Amino acid sequence: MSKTYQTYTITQDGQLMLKKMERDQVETVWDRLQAQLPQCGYCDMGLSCRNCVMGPCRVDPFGEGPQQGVCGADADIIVARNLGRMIAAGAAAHSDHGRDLVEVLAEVAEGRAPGYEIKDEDKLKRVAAEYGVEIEGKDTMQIAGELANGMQEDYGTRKKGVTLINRAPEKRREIWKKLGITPRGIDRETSEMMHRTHMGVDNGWQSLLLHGLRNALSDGWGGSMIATEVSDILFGTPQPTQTSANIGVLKEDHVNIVVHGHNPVVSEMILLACQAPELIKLAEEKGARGINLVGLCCTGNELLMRHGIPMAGNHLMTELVIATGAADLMLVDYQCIMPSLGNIAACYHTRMISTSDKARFPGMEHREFHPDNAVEMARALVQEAVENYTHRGEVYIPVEPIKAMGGFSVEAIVGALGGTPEPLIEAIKEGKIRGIAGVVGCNNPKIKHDYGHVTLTKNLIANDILVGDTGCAAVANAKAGFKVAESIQYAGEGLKEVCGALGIPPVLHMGSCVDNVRILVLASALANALNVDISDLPIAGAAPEWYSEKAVSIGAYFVASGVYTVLGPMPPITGSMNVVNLLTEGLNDVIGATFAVEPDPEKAALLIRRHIENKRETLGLPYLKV
Ligand code: SF4
Ligand code: MSK
Repeated sequence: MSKTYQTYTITQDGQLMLKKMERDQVETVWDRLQAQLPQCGYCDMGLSCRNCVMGPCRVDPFGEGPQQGVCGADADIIVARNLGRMIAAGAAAHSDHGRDLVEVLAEVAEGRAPGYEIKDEDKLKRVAAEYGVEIEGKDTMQIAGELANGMQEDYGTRKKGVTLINRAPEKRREIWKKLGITPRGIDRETSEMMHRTHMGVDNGWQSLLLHGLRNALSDGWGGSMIATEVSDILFGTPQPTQTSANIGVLKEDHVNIVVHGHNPVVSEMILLACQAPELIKLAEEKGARGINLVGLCCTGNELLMRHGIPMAGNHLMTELVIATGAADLMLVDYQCIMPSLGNIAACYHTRMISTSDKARFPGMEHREFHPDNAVEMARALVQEAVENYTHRGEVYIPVEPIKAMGGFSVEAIVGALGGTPEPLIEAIKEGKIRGIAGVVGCNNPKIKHDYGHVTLTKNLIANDILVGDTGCAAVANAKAGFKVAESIQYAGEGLKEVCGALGIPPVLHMGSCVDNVRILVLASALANALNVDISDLPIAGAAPEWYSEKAVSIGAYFVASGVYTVLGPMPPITGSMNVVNLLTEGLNDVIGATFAVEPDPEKAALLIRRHIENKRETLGLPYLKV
């Protein structure tokens, strides 16, 4: 029976590839979701616990069965503990990614990472100064070494606060201090969360949630921020660049190499190897016209931001890319890499190779990348991709790519504004731009693929709200055509005027998942310029299709930083109305921002517009009744 792919994805390439995969009899993430239905209602509500082996336990939401686990934990405790552990896992993932970059920075400083270099020396010095590194009279490598040291200290337990929280407005830092949620060490907060949620430790649902915010802040102003800053230092701070997106970026007559995952440490070296003349010559000898490097998910976003490397797709497109038969090699590092990929590749000719010492996958070969072997490893892998070109079977690339612009780091945005955020602030004050929204996060097969991102974004820009996007949301919006200068046609009159004058699209690609911190940095710059807190600004965040624990951490650090954040899928918290009420209402009094949950992106847009107009009114700016 033919499936209704229109209900799975709004994208043309997605629908056509799903049709092909059905013909090929290859299962996808959507099929596996169907096979799981109905999913466990207890888990869905956050009411099951397996934190110890007196359990597993569950609490009956209808009040008829048990109301406590074996240890006596009730619904509030179990829900808060589970949410806390989700935040810890997400914060750990981002922060460990950041740590890997710091280690490369340290090895570059010691001359033990051939192939890597300091690309943005100015940024190195600026960030080093924030860490208190004395710059005068020191050479670049010495500064890099001392900065890496300072950042490694941020991971530990010896500080009272992670360094980069100093970028937050003073009023925000005061709130954190008063609540006792200033993030101390990056690893410390995650470790403490695991401790608190062990049986018999923290059984206050409020104190657990507050520590959840601190744990998330250690990610946003710690691990993720370090990941972004060190990536800029090592690989260059992004500047506006032209690119393209969707499955059509694969080229039938080229060797196609797909990089998937998150860490640019691997993908940057692959990019260099793809440019090696002897490997291009080898590709030509094999009958190809060249080597075509494309990205998936966030490592793709990292390459797109810095080099304009085209983007084949986001999270839910990762299986579908293999079914084109055109991917000669897929290299993965970590995070968001479905364990199904190796099995799917076995149906086609794609070589699948994992590269991180901490991430293995069934059906993939494993070749470990380290800073000291990265150059040779990258060349060897690109050569293998070239050799695999001749093993192709049927190739199906059903669409043409869509043009897009990327590279909007905060530095690039301020650059486009003429070197100061002032024109943006003026446009907001005048009401030409009503406010700014960060549309971020993943895909989730429970939501029609890309529908949430695209519908929400379209609605926001039509109402003069400037959108900065990252991660899989950014790919969805690129494919929808929102990232070319001409896309101002979708914007309201005021936003159209401002973007038209600056030559920028109304939707700014700000990078990968860890690059959500660029939104925090931009918000801080605006708040400092207006001498207000982040929570006073007409800004909001949204994750219309999120799925991952990392997204929970991102949402929590947005809210803890004062950004009202609307989630599409409901987190597993509905088993405790206390937890739901605190996160969606009570936090406003404590931290000046809350979560909202709204799966319908049209309604989510309304919530965001209403919030932005309320903030405008409070700031004494012209506002609309929404
Ligand atoms: Fe059950 Fe308590 Fe153990 Fe959780 S910690 S599994 S609720 S006994
Ligand atoms: S890749 S965390 S699915 S945004 Fe960063 Fe996309 Fe979400 Fe992964």
